[in-house]
Amino acid sequence: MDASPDAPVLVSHDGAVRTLTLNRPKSLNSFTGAMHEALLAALESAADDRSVRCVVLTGAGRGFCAGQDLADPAVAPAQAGGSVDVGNAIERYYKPLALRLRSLPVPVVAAVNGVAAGAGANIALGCDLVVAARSASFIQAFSKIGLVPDAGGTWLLPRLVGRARALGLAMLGDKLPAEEAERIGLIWKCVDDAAFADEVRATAARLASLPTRALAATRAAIDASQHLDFGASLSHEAKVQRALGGAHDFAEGVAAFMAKRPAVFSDR
Ligand code: T3D
Repeated sequence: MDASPDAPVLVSHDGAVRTLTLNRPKSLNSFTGAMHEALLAALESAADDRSVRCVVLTGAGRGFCAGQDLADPAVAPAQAGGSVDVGNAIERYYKPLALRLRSLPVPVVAAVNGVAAGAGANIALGCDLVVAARSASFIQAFSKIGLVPDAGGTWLLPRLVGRARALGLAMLGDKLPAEEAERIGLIWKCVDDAAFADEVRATAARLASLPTRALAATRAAIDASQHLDFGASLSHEAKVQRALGGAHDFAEGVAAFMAKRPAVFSDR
């Protein structure tokens, strides 16, 4: 992994929290193939490292991520003589990334420090908790360039905010301030810029102290419920509880409750 300060993704550690910083600030951290490859490798490394109990995804400079790098010759129609296979970029890069974020064995916090546009917005929205600075914003920029929301946008938006708002955001492509994103339930929390770093740190540390395996199973069960009826969801919950009930963290959580002491969770 490229550990230089110019690497497309910077990796840092704070206890059990691993922070991945998109690092192309001059173009608001827009995605290139190299950035995709570095990010996926960093996620795999976090997944394989059992000391990691939470991942934070954020951006360097004033933006979080402006989506696809539109100047990239591989995807810019003008540079490719008028036509490019945009679907190829989705299959090759955005789909594996969105799926990996959704299947990571640890919780993922999107720390949205500035504008999140296009696929950059939807990659953030696919994370488990989205914490945004008050000066940040979310833009479904796709309609302005003749595309549909991708990186999971068509799936995520109606589930997060309902069809009416999903269509309004996607068709008009307006800038949605972080405060409004919180108000309509698109994100978990909007915090003042001055409090943003501390809030992200505290949220990530708290997630890292919780029973990691149960958190990952919670995400998976909530996602599975999207295509199950109520009875099937109850059965799925029973199956997951059966597995978690035999794990160390359940015994520890109950023992800690009974002894009126803080629990120390260690499963992953
Ligand atoms: O392969 C495929 O194409 C399929 C995948 C598609 C996925 C997608 O994400 S499609 C959507 C792509 N993203 C966009 O359309 C957003 C484009 N950017 C913007 O609309 C604006 O930059 C923002 C609203 C995000 C921010 O505006 P503002 O005024 O704060 O900043 P700016 O001046 O526009 O941008 C600052 C610099 O970043 C500027 O470069 P310069 O002039 O200083 O040299 C700008 O060109 C550059 N930049 C911003 N976004 C991108 C970008 N460069 C390349 N690609 C970008 N997406």
